Amino acid sequence: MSSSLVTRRFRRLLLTGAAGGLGRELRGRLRAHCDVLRVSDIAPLGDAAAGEEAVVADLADAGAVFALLEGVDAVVHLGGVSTEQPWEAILPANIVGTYNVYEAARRQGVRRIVYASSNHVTGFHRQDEVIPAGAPAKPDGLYGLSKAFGEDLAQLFFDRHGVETVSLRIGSSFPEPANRRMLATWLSYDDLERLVLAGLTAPVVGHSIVYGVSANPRTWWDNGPARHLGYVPRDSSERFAAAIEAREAPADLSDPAQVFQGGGFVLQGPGKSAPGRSEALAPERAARRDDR
Ligand code: NAI
Ligand code: 15L
Repeated sequence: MSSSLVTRRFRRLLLTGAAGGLGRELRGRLRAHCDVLRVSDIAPLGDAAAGEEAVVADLADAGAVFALLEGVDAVVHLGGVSTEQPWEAILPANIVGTYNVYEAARRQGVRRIVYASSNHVTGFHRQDEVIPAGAPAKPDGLYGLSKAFGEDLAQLFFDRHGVETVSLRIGSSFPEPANRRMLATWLSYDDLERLVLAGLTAPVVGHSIVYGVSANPRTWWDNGPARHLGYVPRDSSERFAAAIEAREAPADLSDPAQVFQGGGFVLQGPGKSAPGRSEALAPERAARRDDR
């Protein structure tokens, strides 16, 4: 996406998780929108380019995170564990780390955060449902649960302290969709950039939740309730569909990973206790389980 015509709106932006897959993608793209891009990660960041400040920091270190947010106008918070992992890994990075970012934002007077949440907050919704932006959490593991915590934290810090957040329930953001599931969940890098910029610049967001997804005709997510953000995706997974369908078998509805939106994540996590195969087949039984 060409950003040459976009006016610089920020003096200093902070990008956490800048050494990760999406961080590396956004690092170059966000520079055009600010005088200074502060990039941070626990992993090496390489040399700071012109217009950059590079700070290696552990999100679990409250003092380091407080310093990281000094002089910052807005934060794009991508840093943390990005897959299903043991609790011992998720707790410091995603729970303590995200709390540290919000508490530092409050104390440093930062007014806007774009938070990389995940579709795994709602991974136990079924693939035969279309759910709205902001649909109730049904996390598919500890990772999804940690992202649900981040969304609730964002809500609390808006209600109590006025720190605005756009929580992006990102689908699958990769160069191209890799499988049938990603025909529904894919978010192109250009649309990711559009979405992050919408989250940073929409005039009033409070705490808004939006799915990070391209204009895929097969999507399971309705971003209508988040249209105030002004995010209009321009890419679609459909041009990859024929190739994927030619190499992949049709959906096996006895496989929970092909019934629930979280895909393979529903088979991971604590005790690896997955929904029974027959339960995956029977929506009414799943619904009864929701009632409990
Ligand atoms: P990634 O795993 O490539 O990047 C995450 C970065 O966070 C890594 O560079 C890692 O070193 C850093 N990090 C981890 N623990 C940290 C700590 N304690 N302190 C400081 N930095 C730490 O993940 P990716 O794909 O770039 O995703 C970025 C964000 O977007 C993540 O929060 C992920 O959960 C979220 N997301 C990504 C999706 C995707 O399709 N790529 C889908 C849904 C959500
Ligand atoms: C995520 O939350 C992960 O960070 C990413 O690596 C993908 O697995 C993505 O979800 C997905 O659901 O495809």
